[in-house]
Amino acid sequence: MIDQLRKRFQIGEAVAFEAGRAGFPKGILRHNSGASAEIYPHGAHIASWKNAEGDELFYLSDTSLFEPTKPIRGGIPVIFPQFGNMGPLPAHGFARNQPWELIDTAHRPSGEVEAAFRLTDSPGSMILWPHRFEIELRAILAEKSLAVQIRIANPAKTPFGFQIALHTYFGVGEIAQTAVEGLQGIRYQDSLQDGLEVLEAPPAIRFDREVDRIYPATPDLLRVQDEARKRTIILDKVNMPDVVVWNPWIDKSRRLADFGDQDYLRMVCVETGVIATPLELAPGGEYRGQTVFREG
Ligand code: TA6
Repeated sequence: MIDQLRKRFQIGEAVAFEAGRAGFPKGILRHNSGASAEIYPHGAHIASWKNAEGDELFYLSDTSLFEPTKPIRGGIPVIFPQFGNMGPLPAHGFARNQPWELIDTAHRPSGEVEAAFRLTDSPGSMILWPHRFEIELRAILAEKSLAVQIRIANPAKTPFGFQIALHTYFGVGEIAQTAVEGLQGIRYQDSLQDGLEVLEAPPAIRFDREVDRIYPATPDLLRVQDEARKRTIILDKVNMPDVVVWNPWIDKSRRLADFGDQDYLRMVCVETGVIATPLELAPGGEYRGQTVFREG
């Protein structure tokens, strides 16, 4: 598999392939600034994003499973066609557990390094979700940013409703010195109180307990303030109106087999997509959205 990937898609040192965790094939994107990203065709899962100084900006669990039908814990799980348990499918749908096809790699004259993956319906997916579909993810690595673009198409003659989310796990120095900015004044659904609607009053979200909230119709610019490491990550999104903020805290961390008991101290999820209300895609229709992650 890795030889095939190299033959068709390697681009010098900019786009390389090697065996990752548990021998899973992974693509490595290297920008000439020193920035890098790692993407597994399994789930089109971006598992690492490092800046030019080699600092890891995402969280990835040391105990993540790397098994054919399981999601990777950390980085950016691609959530499609269902978010959480907001429908009849297994939690968070099936796209993150499937092998996606690498369809393109590029090293642009301006320096960006790209990889694009595609997932389409299969006999297995049709059993779970009786719709033909096509979803593509394109990762674009630049010196100080990582753009993740999503395209979803409906090739069938009937519409389907879907949710899509980039369930991004950010690494932080210390959760008690972490803040999420940009959501003040939004009425969120508290998933820990059966979706009770609550007004987000403070200027920033801070963490001293489990947080699991859906913020609908949010501003496109958000910030994760990692005060312990004096780092700011900016999220700049297009056509991804909703945001989920999640930290499992102590009890849930203990219940997650692929997540360290103390890992809640060094991560926060800020997830972007179409989540609060599924979007209907007409026959022949197309959805496009993106989130650009950049260091502030
Ligand atoms: O991010 C929100 C959430 O739905 C949480 O409720 C929690 O379940 C998390 O996703 C992780 O879900 P997973 O299925 O990956 O364990």
